Formats: sequence, structure tokens, C-alpha cells
Amino acid sequence: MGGRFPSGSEANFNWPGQRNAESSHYTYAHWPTSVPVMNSGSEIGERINTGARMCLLLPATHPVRRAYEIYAGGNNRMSWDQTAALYAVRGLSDYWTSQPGGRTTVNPDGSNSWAALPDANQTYLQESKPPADMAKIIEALMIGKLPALPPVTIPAKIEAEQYSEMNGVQLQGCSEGTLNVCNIDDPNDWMDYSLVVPESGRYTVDVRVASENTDFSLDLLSSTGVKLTTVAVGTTGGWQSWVTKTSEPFALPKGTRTLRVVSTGGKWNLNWLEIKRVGPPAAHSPAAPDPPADAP
Ligand SMILES: [Ca+2]
Ligand SMILES: [Ca+2]
Repeated sequence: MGGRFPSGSEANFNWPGQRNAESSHYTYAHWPTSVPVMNSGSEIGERINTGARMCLLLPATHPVRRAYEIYAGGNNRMSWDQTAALYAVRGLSDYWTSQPGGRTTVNPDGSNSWAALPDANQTYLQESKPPADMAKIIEALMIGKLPALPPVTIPAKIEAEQYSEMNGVQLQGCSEGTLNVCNIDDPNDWMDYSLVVPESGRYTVDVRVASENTDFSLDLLSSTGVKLTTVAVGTTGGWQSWVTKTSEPFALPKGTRTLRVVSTGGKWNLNWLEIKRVGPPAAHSPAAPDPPADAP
């Protein structure tokens, strides 16, 4: 793992004061042509963030949690080493593709460049899966299945990072403290929150959101995938410039429910959501029994 591909400059090759540039330059200049090389550039691991979720969910004495707390302050860290180890063990799998043959040159200043040469046997990894998917795979390999969070009894304020399941998102440190969900940038990105609804009623959700340059909206879906409401948000002025938006009231029947927050487009971050009861079920609702609660 080192360098940037196809060309660039990165610390493992150029770190000043430790002769990295000199040794990397020598190594690549003298590498035997009969020995193939798979380069894993820093761009491979830097978009795959792991660790923060483990610090939320693992027991306080878990050694992986403690390692992330001590080294990364409980925040996510880029996954350069894990991706290199994953390739070493599993090969390309469906995680990556590889650039056809060529040769790496490390310059005396530690910067590196790439020349495509059909008869050369060096190559480099290229991203094939979304970074959030890779983070899930790597975290599962590091610690096995994470313990589940218990459902939250509402009304309640829920940190966005305390989802019960997700697709396509990652976590980062938040300017308001705690963490926030990020990489919400695809219409299929979502987070699920497991709730206990003690009494049927009309509820609203405040969402604490930020986005630098896009108007966006999010949908709230019920356990059965029915859209409860849409919250439209304009630009907030920055990825860490937070505003609170309140949904229209919607009905929630009592029971254990899953609330899904799903992106309908744009790119945005979520810090927390607060679910409030605003009244009893609408009087004009037809009398009908509540649907069964989610299976445990
Ligand atoms: Ca995403
Ligand atoms: Ca948060």
C-alpha cells in the first residue's frame, strides 16, 4: 500500500525525514521484472471509513473498540491497511478491478507515475464497489456481527448514527458533537430506526440536516414501505451547517415499528432525528385495528 494511482504523491512513498522517497525510488527502480506487483494506492482506502460504528455498539472493553478510541478518538478512520490485507487474502473478488499491465515509477521526490506497458506485470487496484459497501464488509471481517441496538421508545430524540440497519451511508465526526451520517448521495441510500410506539397517534419528525450545495428531500417510510411523508430541504450552506426541518404529521400505530429514512436525491448529512407525538389518531380515520407490530 502506497502512492497514488495512476499518478500522484503520498506519504508512504514521500514521507520527509525518514528517507521514504529514497527507498521507494530505489525499490521500484530495482524491482525484478519477473515478480508481479499489485499496487494499492492511497485512493483505495481513503474513501472507506471504518470504526465509529464499532465504538457505538461494541462493549467498552472490546479490543477493537479500544483501538479505535485510542488511535482515532472513537471516530472513523480511513481503511488503507484493511483494504490491502483484504486484497492479499481474497484477491480482486468483486471488490476491485485491476488496471492492465504497466510499470510504476517512483521519482526521487517520492511522487509516482504510471506507464501502461502491455508486456509489464505491474498493475493497480481500482474501486469497484461503493465505499459504504466495502466498509460494511471490512467491519464484519474485523469483529463479526455487531450487536443490535434495542428499539427506542418514542417520543425520543435519536442520534442518526444509531440506525438499526442502513444501505450506502457512512459516519463522520459532527461539528455539533457525536457523529453524523454522511455519504447520503444516492436515491437508494437509507437508514432504518427501530421504534417502540406505545400509543397510536399522529407524530412528526424533526430532522437535523446539512448540505453544502444541493436542494434535497427525504422520505419517511413505514415498516411496510409505505411513504409516511416527505421533508424538502434547501441548501443549508455547508456540510456541517445544520438546520432542523419538521415533517408534516403522519399516523403511527402502536407496536414495534421500523422507520426508514430514505434519500430521494441530492447529497446531504443527518445528525439526529426527533420524533414527537402531536395528537391522537385523526378523528376522521376509519375505525380499523392497528396492523400487527414488526416481527421481533
Ligand atoms: Ca451513498
Ligand atoms: Ca449525531
